Amino acid sequence: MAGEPSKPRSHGMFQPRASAQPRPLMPDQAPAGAFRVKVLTILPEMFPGALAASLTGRALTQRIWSLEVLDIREFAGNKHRTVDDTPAGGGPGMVMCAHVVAAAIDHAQADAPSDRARWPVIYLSPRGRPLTQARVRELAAGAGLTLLCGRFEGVDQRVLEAREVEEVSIGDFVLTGGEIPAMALIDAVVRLRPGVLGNAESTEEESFSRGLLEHPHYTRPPLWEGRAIPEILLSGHHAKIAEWRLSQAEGLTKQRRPDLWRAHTSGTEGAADGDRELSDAPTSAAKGGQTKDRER
Ligand code: 4FV
Repeated sequence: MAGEPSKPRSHGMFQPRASAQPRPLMPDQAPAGAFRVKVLTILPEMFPGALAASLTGRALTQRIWSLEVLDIREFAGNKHRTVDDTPAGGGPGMVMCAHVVAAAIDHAQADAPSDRARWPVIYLSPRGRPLTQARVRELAAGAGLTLLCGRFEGVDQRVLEAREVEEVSIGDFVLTGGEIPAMALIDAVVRLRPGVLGNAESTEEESFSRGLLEHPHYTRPPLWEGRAIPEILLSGHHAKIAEWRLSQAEGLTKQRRPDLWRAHTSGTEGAADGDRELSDAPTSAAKGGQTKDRER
């Protein structure tokens, strides 16, 4: 059938054979409660990639989250599996076709809850809203998400509107594709899921947890290349240490991120979007996990 995925690609353990029903590349036997991630890409071989390592990798093995990768070419519906075409109005590069991307999104959302607040469809693009820790917390509190990875110049605008796709950017720079931004978003969300990080506290103190950048960190040796650890940190005086760390965090935020400092001081954290996007005030923070082995 046109646009229907023909043959799934497996990660080595599964022998593909013709079947009526299109099958995802990585069958998602996620137990209930697992945070489900679906990725739409023309480069499925890039996944799980770095996400298979360390904390996200262990959480994947422990089925705290699941990853289903769908090859957009499977929805091309033409024997050349072309997914793009020349830009209307001329100009360089190619644009991904609305009908192909729509077929992939519809397939992915077929078994996802229709409530986009619990399972958004996100297109990673430089035109998107800057990703913030507040948005990451909201996403981690949901049931899952579908990520559309662009390639070429981008995606036909009509499918983004027709399928109410949320556009998110990981920064004001241009990459060759949306796959790496998708991995960054997945990493940020999965680490907040219960059971991924070791002791709960670690997400409390970190950057953006209070709308501020993080204070500087030190560890042994007490003297390194003639540079000492600030005395206060060796004082054992926890209140004074917390005070020093807060003043460091405030100073650094003022200096490096006046946008965050403005949001922090005007208490607009969590208020209207405006600046909030650049700050991190939790809207509905999903208090995530812990840090097992010094990795964050
Ligand atoms: C990007 C970003 C990004 C633009 C054209 C993919 C590339 C290509 N995505 N934050 N910055 N995407 O550069 O999210 O299709």
